[in-house]
Amino acid sequence: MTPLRIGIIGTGNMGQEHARRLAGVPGAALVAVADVNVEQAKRVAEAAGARALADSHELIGSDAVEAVLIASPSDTHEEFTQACIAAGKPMFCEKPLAPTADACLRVLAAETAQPRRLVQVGFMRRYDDDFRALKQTLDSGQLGRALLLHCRHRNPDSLPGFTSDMMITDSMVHDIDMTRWLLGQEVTAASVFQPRSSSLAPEGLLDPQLVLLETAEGVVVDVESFVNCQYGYDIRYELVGETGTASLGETAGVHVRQRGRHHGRVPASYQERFGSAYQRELRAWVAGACSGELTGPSTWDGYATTAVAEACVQALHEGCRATVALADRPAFYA
Ligand code: ISE
Repeated sequence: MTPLRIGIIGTGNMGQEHARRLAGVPGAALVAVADVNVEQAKRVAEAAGARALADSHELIGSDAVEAVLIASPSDTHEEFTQACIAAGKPMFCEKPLAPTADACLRVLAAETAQPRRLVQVGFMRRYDDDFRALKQTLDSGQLGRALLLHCRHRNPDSLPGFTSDMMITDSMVHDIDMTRWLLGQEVTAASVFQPRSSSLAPEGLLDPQLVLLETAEGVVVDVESFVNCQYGYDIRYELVGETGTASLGETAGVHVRQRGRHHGRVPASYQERFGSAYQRELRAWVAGACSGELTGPSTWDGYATTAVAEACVQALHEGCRATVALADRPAFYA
């Protein structure tokens, strides 16, 4: 089988990480990278044996590129996803699909106007073993119906320029996606509570935040987002059902009990915690792009998640309970 010829747009952290991961994906060949920062693009291209381009549209239009991985800043995603759809090329788009729900709907309109799915969105937790096991446990029916979901999402520290809104749109979007995917229900309302902020968070950052999501069938989900927790990258979930609970993340790897103490490792970063999940999501995307059947997170998932994130940001700013009114889900995404 000839490998799928892939071009990457955006060579910041995520673009570089995906470029390295693609080297380990069977059937994938990175042939081009594009970035407005040409020097950076050249460095990444050289390491991968690919071509560097300054113009992302040239990459999308190139006959040498069959599929595109978009890892540029979120405010460019709509432009590049639309260009890939117009060129009929399958793409992997890092989250968020686009910064606003309206922009996501425009991408959805373009995708559904042609015959098959072309977009996979980068919600990698769906490929994590623990999250998959949590979903299987709930879907097996052994816990009865889900009633509550408790989510903790902690980063050791935030990058310069990280804002209170980005704690929702960049970080908590994963928990919004997990809520929808685990429970198989859409979110209908969101409220945000602000405890006092950590003195170790950058000036002005409302950190931590506590978000309450309500779902269509009455499950209540609390999400703690704390991006300057200092001690590690800590993701913990507990699902409460009618007859039992299921949880993940209490321990990672080996947990040691010795001399009256117990200890284990807290992952240092999301790259460490979700390294295998990132690798699997790319394998799934490449396999789907080759077969013409993308099965990963869709444009609908990207849209619904951004719509909920928008409601959370509104709730944060206005101190209200914001409702989420989604468009009708096209049969295209059944
Ligand atoms: C980051 O962008 C990610 O995607 C990580 O998965 C998330 O945990 C982190 O909070 C985000 O900033």
